[in-house]
Amino acid sequence: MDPYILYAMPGSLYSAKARSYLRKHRIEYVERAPGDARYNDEVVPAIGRWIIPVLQAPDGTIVQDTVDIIDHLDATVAPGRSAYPATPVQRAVAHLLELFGGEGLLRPAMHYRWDFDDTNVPFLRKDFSASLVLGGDDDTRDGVFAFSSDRMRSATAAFGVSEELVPEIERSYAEFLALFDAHLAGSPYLLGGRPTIADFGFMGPLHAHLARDPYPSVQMKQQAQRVWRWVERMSAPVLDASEYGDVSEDLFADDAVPATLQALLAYIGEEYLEEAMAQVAAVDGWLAEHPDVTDGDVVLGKANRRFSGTTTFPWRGESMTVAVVPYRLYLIKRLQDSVATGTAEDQAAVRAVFAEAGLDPLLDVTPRRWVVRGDNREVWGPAQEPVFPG
Ligand SMILES: N[C@@H](CCC(=O)N[C@@H](CS)C(=O)NCC(=O)O)C(=O)O
Repeated sequence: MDPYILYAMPGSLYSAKARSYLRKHRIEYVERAPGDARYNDEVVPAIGRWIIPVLQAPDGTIVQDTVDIIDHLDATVAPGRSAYPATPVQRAVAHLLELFGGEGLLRPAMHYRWDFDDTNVPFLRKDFSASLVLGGDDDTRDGVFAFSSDRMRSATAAFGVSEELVPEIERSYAEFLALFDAHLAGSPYLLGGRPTIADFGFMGPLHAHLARDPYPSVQMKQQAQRVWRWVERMSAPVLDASEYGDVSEDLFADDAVPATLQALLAYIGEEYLEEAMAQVAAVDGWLAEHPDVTDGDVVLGKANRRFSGTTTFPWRGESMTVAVVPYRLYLIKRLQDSVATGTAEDQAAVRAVFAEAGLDPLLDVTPRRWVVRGDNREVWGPAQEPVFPG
């Protein structure tokens, strides 16, 4: 069988999520840079935009979006190795952590990449341009870096990074590192002995930016050695957990959420709930102003439009303004859909864990249309009655 092909970049956030899945599952794959001519010739026309990562399966199927890439691959692995926990509470927690990892940790990731130029830029200039232009002279590469880094740098503000909020963003990230490090004292992965979508979601920002860029990598090593080791482990094609002794690859027994993980959930409740709810409300508001939208329409009219305006919400005693990212509704819907497959008893168990962390509104919030996916794009789901708890 031909190997899978992953179009990706070493320094790209979401690439790390998909790559880690391939490595942990020992799936044979070849990585290609987006600067490879085949990316523009074959992939961009198929998916309608420039975005990475993209998986090309041996049968030629092209899959974009890390959620869909993991689902595509997960269908091929033994159930015991699935990235989705089989039990209701851990499965719901995994969805929540996937959301927080991929979307909530973007803020520190962007800050620590783009606000420390003296330390980071000499590395980033070479690292980015090497994947964007294969071959080429230094001037061409520097020009490509200048263009792509300007785009990314301006996105920093879209994720809430501003001069006034930087001290609090740094305190918040330090708290996160301490909590995750404390949790890793007891197990090699977030939910026990093997990685799940929770770990893959965390891997994007923690690998590509926070463990790999020069400035934050030192900080992570100094402040949270176990988190740094977890990043290393998430890149290994073996368990790579010798410091835990003979650990089994099972998830925590009895669908348990240990106290150190509950503490991390409480942090996410404080750090991220308001933001997530504000995002859903803002997308709902956008839909209210665009009643002409119909089922299956590409969100915001074009696949490469990512933001639908801005929203402001209370954050750690301050007020924060960020871009609205409709994609996040896709992840929240998946959490709710997953919970809905359980029995009444299962759902009550999930609700108890979420409520303890103040996260239960995420189980109920319903915009007038969800974001779903079709043909490798975000599209609008069917119209429904909106619900905004509280
Ligand atoms: N939801 C997507 C996000 C992918 C994404 O944002 N990729 C970034 C690189 S890490 C990108 O290609 N950005 C290009 C752009 O926004 O134009 C996924 O999970 O795959």
